Amino acid sequence: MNQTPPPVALTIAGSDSSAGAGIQADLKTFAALGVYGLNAVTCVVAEVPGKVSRIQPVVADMVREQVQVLATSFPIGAIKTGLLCSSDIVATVARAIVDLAPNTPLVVDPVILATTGDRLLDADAVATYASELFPRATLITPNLDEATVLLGQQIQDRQAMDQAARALAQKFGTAVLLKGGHLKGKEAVDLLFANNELNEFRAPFVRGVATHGTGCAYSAAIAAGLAARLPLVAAIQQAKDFVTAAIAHRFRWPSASGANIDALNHRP
Ligand code: PXL
Repeated sequence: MNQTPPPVALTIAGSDSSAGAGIQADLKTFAALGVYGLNAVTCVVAEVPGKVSRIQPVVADMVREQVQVLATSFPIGAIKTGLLCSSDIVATVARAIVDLAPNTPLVVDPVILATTGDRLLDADAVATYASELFPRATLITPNLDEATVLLGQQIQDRQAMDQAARALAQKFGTAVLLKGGHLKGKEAVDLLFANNELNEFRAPFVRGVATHGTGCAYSAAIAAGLAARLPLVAAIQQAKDFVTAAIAHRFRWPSASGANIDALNHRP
């Protein structure tokens, strides 16, 4: 009691039973960065690292109700969205945010594919993202695969990344953090295009890592920084450092199938 309350951030995302991605990754990230985390669950995913078994969406009206009770009770300093599952839920979340938290910084992680390559989002939901949610975002954080779907063109190298980051910002009217980790060079390079300026964030690329949920932790960490009132570039730098450490200090269990199970360490 009598402590200064911490900043508050809300994640609107799916539940990962193995807790490496989704809501669970987000809440662990918020806690590690000193932010009090709230959540609105959009879908329940039965999965373990390397295998998505089943996805069950939550009724859209129930997603709205979670956001509504939270937004009318807590001083939410930033929101992030993760897996939204269906077009209906994307539209509902966009409307809830516009109605209930119109000025709150919003980080949209456009989760389309799982690390395993499993499609996590309906095809028509991508159009709803573009028309309803991106225009309201402070920042969107696609990886190269998601950017390829959003732009309709391949992004093969660093020069193409520059052009893609600009093109995405222009097409969707928002700041873009294009995550280049999947280019698999010596470094994981991410590009921010915001306010007509390009900024680069670099970290050594770690090979042979089988973690999932890195993107979830990254966007949650950015939201945590924004909730603590860091400027955008500082929030992204803090988030990049956090995710790099979470990968470097990952946990590993041998599994019965012979494949190792890796998990991010959210308290590196
Ligand atoms: O990493 C993408 C992702 C996001 N959200 C949830 C997930 C996954 C990947 O499996 O389960 C809930």
